[in-house]
Amino acid sequence: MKVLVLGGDGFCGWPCAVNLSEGGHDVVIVDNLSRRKIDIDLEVESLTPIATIGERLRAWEQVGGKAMRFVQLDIAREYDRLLQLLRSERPEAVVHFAEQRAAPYSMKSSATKRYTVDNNVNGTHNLLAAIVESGLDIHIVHLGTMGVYGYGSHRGATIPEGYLTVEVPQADGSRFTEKILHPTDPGSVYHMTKTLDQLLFYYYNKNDAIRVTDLHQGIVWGTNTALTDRDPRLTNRFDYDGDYGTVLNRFLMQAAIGYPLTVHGTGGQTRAFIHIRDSVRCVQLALENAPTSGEKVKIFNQMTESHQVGQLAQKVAALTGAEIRYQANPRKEAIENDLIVDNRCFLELGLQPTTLDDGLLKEVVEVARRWADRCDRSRIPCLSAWTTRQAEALSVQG
Ligand code: NAD
Ligand code: USQ
Repeated sequence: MKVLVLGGDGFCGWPCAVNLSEGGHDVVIVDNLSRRKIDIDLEVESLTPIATIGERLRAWEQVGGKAMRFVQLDIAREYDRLLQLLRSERPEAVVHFAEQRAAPYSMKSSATKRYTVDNNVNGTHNLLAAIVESGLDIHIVHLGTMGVYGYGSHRGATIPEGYLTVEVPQADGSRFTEKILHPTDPGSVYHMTKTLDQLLFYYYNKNDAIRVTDLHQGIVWGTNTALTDRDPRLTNRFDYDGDYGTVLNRFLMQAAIGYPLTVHGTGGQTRAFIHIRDSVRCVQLALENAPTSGEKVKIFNQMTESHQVGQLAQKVAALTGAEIRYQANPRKEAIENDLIVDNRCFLELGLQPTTLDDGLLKEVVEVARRWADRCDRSRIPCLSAWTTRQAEALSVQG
């Protein structure tokens, strides 16, 4: 199948593009390389050295024996070129990774809040409008987030895959049931953009019958897949800094370089996780199981396990001997939350979850040890505060 991978130069997108190409799909990567530019602006680099997109593609052609093409295009700002690309390529599917994805970055300043909203919401809307204008029947597979459901207390309720069945009491005492989109409760400007994406998909699916699969993905950990491991030029990125690094990869990297594990608050926050290898496989499964014409938006919870942040730190400490340091939380978030998630859709499609106990934690530590000299320790602390209150707590801590 012809597939456009929007954001295919990024952490989740690159291994996904390679995997689809290996599977025989005709892959075109579309990316504006903004993530590489943000690294330059933040004066930090991926812990793993990553090749340029041109080198990556040449390496994949040599090692994988298949060619992928690359189009440098900003989907949020170059609507006409995006429409033209759809018309000329006529893809059967578009995988949409192309968003600003870091919550701390989105909360740094008014400028980064506005950039995140402009980029993410316009990008998704441009894609939907361009598909309608092209008249083509294109399946969108979008990378959303578990964070749309929010991390307050769900009072022990299991989070369903996108839709919640509710009972509505009537004035006469009778009740009816309805299936609605699960209410949203975003915890950052970034997460809020994903809740807006969800509404855009709902509308365009209802109005124009656009076929969409929205993947509510948990925190991705790990770095390489078997395919990106095949050549150093295919190596995936590894974000460790306070803005882009995510919690488990940060803990593993911190343990590797002898930096105390940075637990925010009490560590009672529970989050959903998925290994990069499973993330790649899920996207493939979603493409192979597209919604039929007229079907409502398919929503899958793309996660394999939930963990409390503090318990993860303890697990990493037990594995590596690392010290744990509890810190003032830069985020305005619940001190503790429950998280029980229904993820049957992917399990029923055959996903065999990779778990923390599969020995892959050590693999990440080894990758981080190998590139430890590339780490700038001054970029590890999370300094992006959600409100002035959290900023004050951070400054008191020093
Ligand atoms: P990333 O920043 O590494 O990759 C995103 C890619 O999209 C980058 O290469 C960037 O240059 C590109 N991009 C951004 N805006 C663009 C635009 N306007 N036009 C064209 N290209 C653009 O992020 P990632 O970790 O690979 O995440 C990919 C997607 O998966 C995001 O939508 C993110 O919200 C979602 N997701 C990621 C995680 C995670 O833990 N990394 C978890 C859940 C969901
Ligand atoms: N945390 C720490 N210490 C750290 C870093 C984070 O305790 O050093 C805590 C945070 O306070 C938070 C939790 O760990 O409670 C998760 O933070 P994170 O940075 O790992 O993840 P998050 O900001 O939620 O964002 C990441 C991705 C985002 C994706 C989301 C999925 O960057 O693109 O949407 O995970 S989810 O968390 O399921 O919403």
